[in-house]
Parts: sequence; C-alpha cells; structure tokens
Amino acid sequence: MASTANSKTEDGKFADMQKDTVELNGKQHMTTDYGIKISDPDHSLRVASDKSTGPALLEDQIAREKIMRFDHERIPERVVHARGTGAFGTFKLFESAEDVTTAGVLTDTTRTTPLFLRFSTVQGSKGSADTVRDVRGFAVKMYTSEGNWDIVGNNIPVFFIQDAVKFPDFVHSVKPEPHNEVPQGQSAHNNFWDFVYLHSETTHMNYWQMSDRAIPRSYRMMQGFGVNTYSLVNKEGKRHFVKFHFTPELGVHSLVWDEALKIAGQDPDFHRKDLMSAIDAGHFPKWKFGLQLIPEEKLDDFEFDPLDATKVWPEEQVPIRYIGELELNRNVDEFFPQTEQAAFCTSHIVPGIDFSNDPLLQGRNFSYFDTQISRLGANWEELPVNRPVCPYMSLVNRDGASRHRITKGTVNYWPNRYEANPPATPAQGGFTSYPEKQNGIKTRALSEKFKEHYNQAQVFYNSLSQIEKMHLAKAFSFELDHCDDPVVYKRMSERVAAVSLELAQQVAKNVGGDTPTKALKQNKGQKAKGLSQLEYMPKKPTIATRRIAILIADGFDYSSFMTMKENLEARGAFVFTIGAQRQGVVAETGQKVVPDNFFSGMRSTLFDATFVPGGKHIANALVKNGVAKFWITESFAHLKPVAGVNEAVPFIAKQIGLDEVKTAQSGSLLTESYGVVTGHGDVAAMLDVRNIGP
Ligand code: HDD
Repeated sequence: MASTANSKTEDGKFADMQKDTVELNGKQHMTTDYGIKISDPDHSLRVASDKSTGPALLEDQIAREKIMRFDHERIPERVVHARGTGAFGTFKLFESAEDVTTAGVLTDTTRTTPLFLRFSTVQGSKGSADTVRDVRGFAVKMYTSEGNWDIVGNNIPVFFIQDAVKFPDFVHSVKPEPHNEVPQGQSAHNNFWDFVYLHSETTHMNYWQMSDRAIPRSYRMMQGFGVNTYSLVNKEGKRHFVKFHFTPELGVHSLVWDEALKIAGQDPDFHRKDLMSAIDAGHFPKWKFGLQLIPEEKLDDFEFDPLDATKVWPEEQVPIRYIGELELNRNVDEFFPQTEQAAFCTSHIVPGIDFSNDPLLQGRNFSYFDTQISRLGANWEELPVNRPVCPYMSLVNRDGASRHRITKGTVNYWPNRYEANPPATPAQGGFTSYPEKQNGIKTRALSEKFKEHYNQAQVFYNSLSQIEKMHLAKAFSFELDHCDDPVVYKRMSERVAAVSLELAQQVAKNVGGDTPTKALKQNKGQKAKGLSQLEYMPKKPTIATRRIAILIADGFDYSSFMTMKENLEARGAFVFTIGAQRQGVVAETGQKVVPDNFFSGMRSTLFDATFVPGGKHIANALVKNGVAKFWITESFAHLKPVAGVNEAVPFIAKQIGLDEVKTAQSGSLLTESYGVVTGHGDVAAMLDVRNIGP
C-alpha cells in the first residue's frame, strides 16, 4: 500500500485515475457489490440445528455473489508478453523536433506528458520467472494532449520475422510445444530452433537473443526500441521515416547465465521487485529518447530496406538524435486494473506521426486492437489505465459489453441534424494520413532487399567484445543442447557458419553437430557502433540501487560493518545484512544487529556485491558455514565485487582459491585484484577503488 510514498503526484494521468480510485478505508463496512452491508461473511446460509449442519441454501445471495465473483476473476492472459510489470512516469522534451513533425509531444518543450510503461518477457505464461533468456517488451503509452501514443517496443532493435503473417507460426514455435506444453519461459526446445533454421530471416534477431541482451540485470538497465519504422510529418507536409530509441541512464547491464537460471528459481519476481523498490526509494529510472531519421527520398539509398524490421539502421549512416527523456516515477496502486488491463496498440499514433509500409507494422496494426477485444472486451479503451487524458468523444463508437461511459443526447450517428460531434479539420488538430502515392500490382512478395538475411547478423557478432562472444557461444550451445532431435541441432549448428565459422565449430562440438569446415557466407569482419552493450556504460559509474550484502555472524567487527553500511547507503546502494540468524547477531564489542535475512534465506545471486567485515566471526562461524563460504565462491564465479577487511581477507582468499588474487597484506591499506577488494584500515576508501561515485 505504501508503494507510492516517493512518487510524483503532479501528472495529469494520476489525477484522471483518481476518479476511479478508492482508498481501502478501515472503518467502512463491508458490503455486497450492490451495496447492502454484510453481517456475516464467514458462514453460508443453511438449514441447521444445534446438533447437525444442514444443507446450504441457494437463497444465500451473499455467498453466491462472493463465489461467483471469484470464479470469474481471471481474464485471458496476453497471447505473448503475458509476464510483465509496469509503472507510471513522465516524458519531457529538451529539444523540439518541429523540423520533422507537428506532433505536440515531440515539439512542445514546455510539456510534461504522463505515461505508462510495461516491461515483459515474451514466451512464458503470466506466472513465469522474470530472469529467463528472452526478449523483453518495452511498451510505452504516452497520454498526450492530442490522444494516446503507444510505442510497443522491445529491448532488442530487430525482430524475428519480416511479415506479420508469419507471427502465429513464429509464436507457436517458441511457445510450449502442443503435445505436452513444455517448456515454460524458454526457447531451448526443438520447435523454436526448427523454426529458426527454416526461416533464415530470424538470424539477426536470433544472435541478439543469444547475447547477454536477453538476460538483463534489471528492466532499468536495458534499452528500448520501437523496432518498426514509422513516419514523422512536418508542417510543410514533408515525411521522414523514423525509428524510436530509449537509452537508459544507468547503462545496459546483464546477468550471467548461471545467475539468471538460479534467480529464476530463487526469486521469480526479481525484476518486478527491482523496479518497484527503486521507484519506492525515489531512484527514478530514466531513459534518453532519440530518433533515427531517414528523409523519404532517401529510402532506397541503403543496401538493406529500411522498412525491414529484421535490420537496424546503422548509426554510422543514420545517427540517433536525442531529444527527450522518459522517467518512471510512480508504482501502480493495484496490479490488475492498472497493469494487467493495460492495453497497447501500435496503431495508436497522434497527428504528426504516421505509419510506414513496414510489413510487420501493418499486421501489428490489426493484431493489437483485435487481441484487446478478446482479452478485455469491446470497451477496453474506457478502462482507467487505457483512456486518454485529453477530451475524447465519439457518438458512433458506443455500446458493447460493459459500456461504462454515459453519453447524453438523442443521436448516435454522423452526420446528424444537430451537427453534433463534428470532425476536426487538420487546422483544428484532425488526424490526416500522409498522402503517399501508391502504384503497384497485388502480389504476395516483399522487395528484393528483404531477401538478404546474414550481413547484419555478422556485423552484430563481429562488434561484440570477447566476453560477449563467449557468452553468446555458450547460449547457443545451451539452447541446442536442450534440443533432442538431431535434425534440429545438427542442421542448426551448421547454419551458424553463415555468421561465423569459428562459432559454428565451437557450437557443433558442444552440441553434437558435424563440425563445419567452410563458412556458409564469407564474414569480412565488419563492425558497427552501438551493438556491443559495453558501449552503454553510464557516463558516471554509480552503485545507487545496487544490492549489496554484508555477511555477519556473532563476533563481527561492528566498526567496519557500520562504516561500510553507512558509506554504501550514502551512495544510494540498497544494503542488506545477512546474518547467521535473524533473532540477532552480536558484535565483538557487544552491539546487537538484527539482520535482514539469515544465511540460508538468501543467495549471493540476488546481490550485486558482498562485503565481509573483520572480527572473530570469521573464525567462530563463517569458516564453518558452508552457505557463507559458497556465497563468496559463487559471487566470485559470477564476476561480482567481493570485499573484506582484516580477518576477512584470508577467509575470502581461501574461498576463491586462486593464487593470483592478490590480497592486502597486513599493514597495506588496499588491494584490488579480479574484482576482490581487500584491505586493512580505511574501510570507506574501499568504495573509491573503482571510483564508484554517488
Ligand atoms: Fe507484439 C504484445 C512487442 C510483433 C502481436 N508485443 C506485445 C507486447 C510487446 C510487443 C512489448 C506487450 C504489450 C504489453 O505490455 O501489453 N511485438 C512487439 C514487437 C514486435 C512485435 C517489438 C516487432 C516489431 N506482435 C508482433 C506481431 C504481431 C504481434 C508481428 C502480430 C501479427 N503482440 C501481439 C499481440 C499482443 C502483443 C498478440 C499480445 C498482447 C497484446 O498484443 O496486447 O497482439
């Protein structure tokens, strides 16, 4: 209930939703949905005597209502992107894009536009785990003064298929298989990889999906992309094609695969809790908003077709122009009405923005509206989270199940004798489609350039760092290892040679394919900007909102514990004390600390770094505790910073078991080696080893 404590309240959408928001008031009596007060909610009405419990009565309207409402609580989950979470926020422009569009949201720098953003995974059901390997949805609904504008994007800039007609095949192949509904939250199965092999257009996206992009550390630490090509139209009527970008202030960071797998079981809600707690603590996540623009007349100037959603627009050719900032600053008050019922449509655009002939977008423009009708009913746009904040009125679109709005008046058609509800001219803000000239024959074909499927996958792979390439090789191997049909894993591992022979050989060896000897397509080693996630480190390193564990047991050194805790908290880190028991842990000097969790209640995977203060607790308890010892080993294996002082120094060194790790010798202030920071003396100075500022 306290989740909005630190949130901003000034935005118009919040005020709009207040009309339908009720406080849970402790003093208000319980009623039925039709308003009568209930005297006994715990017993059904029945015929009974002192000695026997008689049959329940159908007459009991109160029990019937309660059970019937419960029976109908569920609505169909989203057919894809079922698992997700969202938050409200704001969008502000710092530079007007009036040279390319008339859209108020992209030209008026004095505005603050309220918005809702829902993050999601694609494959799993509503109850699946957050940290699975998957594409993440990044769906933004901006409640602009001219109507809602939805950007229904992902954290990966390209897509699996080029034509929307392939979407049902693609989704069926990746979702759990039809005969046994397995697997959940994973693409590591025969049908998905069979589809990938049979559709070489998936190659580029498949490489992004096998990269660390598909296992983000946090929703707050990933990019957002509109993916499809839209149009912007300016007041002279000139059109630019556009792609939308959101770049996170915190940088792009990922888990390692072993962590992701473990967290999926240890805390399936890891990402949604991470988002909620950052917002609650007032650390509002931010993304810079940018445009890539291609003037209409330059559409044919590229070796790829800019309307093909399986291709990026290389930043060297089409730079990103950053013009605004998106911030998330308010958690929802109730998940079901505000997140589960949130519904996005790629077709929701505002004047100044238009579609393109991107064949994926055109199909999406049909699919989203359609799916909302089956999920939420015909009047889904009236729901508080979905309705616009600007005035809206249609005399014609009305009725249907669960109509909520009451429109006065005697006519429901246009034109009518009163000229009521007239259309708006363009000068009055009426939407007009870009008058694109069309000339062609009906055909089931795409332009020639859509047929090239490997170039950009090669450039993506070439642009990754060695570490990212290693992770990608492991991801391919993991996935194909989970395919048990040799037809699938053999021919797919061979196909990898269309991007990199070296990678294909490695994968074939791991998964039992036949080692390819020839590249299926020559890779000329070309690289490009903006593809490796290492390029997206935050300008100033920060530990704000990172989860840091401090391990303590009876006999710990209170002074180094407190100094580190206070210094971490002052820099905005979320500090958790993990102790031998939650009843309380007593320091060498007698102070009692009640830890947040006990050793077996948490795992190192759920933290970004660990600190062990000095003190006798090492000899007394930590060296004898398998969980504490494994905590250090596992953190190190996951490449996380581990720090310790005084008595903790040899303890940490021993768990890590690497001779090369240099630990601070007694008397030396500080040593950092392989991410392990050890020292004797100034505990606060440890935080400056890597210049991690506030
Ligand atoms: Fe989609 C949901 C993103 C292609 C059909 N999609 C959905 C969501 C996201 C995306 C983020 C979740 C929205 C939410 O949070 O409620 N989808 C994409 C992207 C695509 C894409 C970035 C490629 C550029 N989608 C795509 C195609 C089709 C669909 C080609 C159909 C032809 N998508 C749907 C859907 C969903 C959906 C079935 C399920 C729930 C919903 O729409 O509201 O209509």
